[in-house]
Amino acid sequence: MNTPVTAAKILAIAQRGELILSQRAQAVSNPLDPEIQTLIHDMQATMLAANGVGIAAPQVFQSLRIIIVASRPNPRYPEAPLMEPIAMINPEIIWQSTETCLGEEGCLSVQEMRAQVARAERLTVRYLNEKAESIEAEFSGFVARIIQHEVDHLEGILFVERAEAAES
Ligand code: K1U
Ligand code: ZN
Repeated sequence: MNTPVTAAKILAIAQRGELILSQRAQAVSNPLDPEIQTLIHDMQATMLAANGVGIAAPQVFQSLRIIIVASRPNPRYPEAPLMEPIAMINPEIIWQSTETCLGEEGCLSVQEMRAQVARAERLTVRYLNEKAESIEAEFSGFVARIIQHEVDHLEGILFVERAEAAES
C-alpha cells in the first residue's frame, strides 16, 4: 500500500451498539482524494495496532466502502497465507461458490466473542485499488472469509448475526 508522508493515526474502533455499525456505508466517489488516502493509511495502522487481519471503514466511524484485508498464519488458521495488506475501495463480491465452510471468526468491534460462521469457500471480488485501478481477483479459504466479514461491515452486518454457535 502507498504511504502518505504524514504519520499514521491510531483511530478509535466502534463497538457493537454504535449506530454506524448497522448502517450501509456510502460508495467512495474519489479514491485519489488525499483524505481517502490518509484514511486508508490510518485504517491499516489501527488494524495492526489491534492485531487484526482486516478492518472496514465503518469500524473507525467512517461510513465509506473501504476495507483492508491482511491475512497471516494464526493458531486457528495455521495454513493462512501471509499477505501484504490490500486496501479495497468499493469492493463487490461478483461471484461466490455455493460450497461453504464453517470457521471461527472474531471482530474488533465485538469484544470477547468468537463464533463459527459459514462462509463461501471461494469468491471473486471487484474493487478499486489506491491508484483507482479496477481489479478483479479470486480468493479462497481464510482470505475469502475475511473479505466476506469486511464486506458485511459495509452492509451494516456483524458476524454475530450469521453465527452458528458462539464460543467464549
Ligand atoms: O473486521 C474485523 O473486525 C477484523 C477481524 C477480521 C476477521 C477475523 C477472523 C475471521 C474473519 C474476519 C479480526 O481481525 S478480529 C481479530 C481476530 O480475532 C483474529 C486475528 C487473527 C486471526 C484470526 C482472528
Ligand atoms: Zn468485524
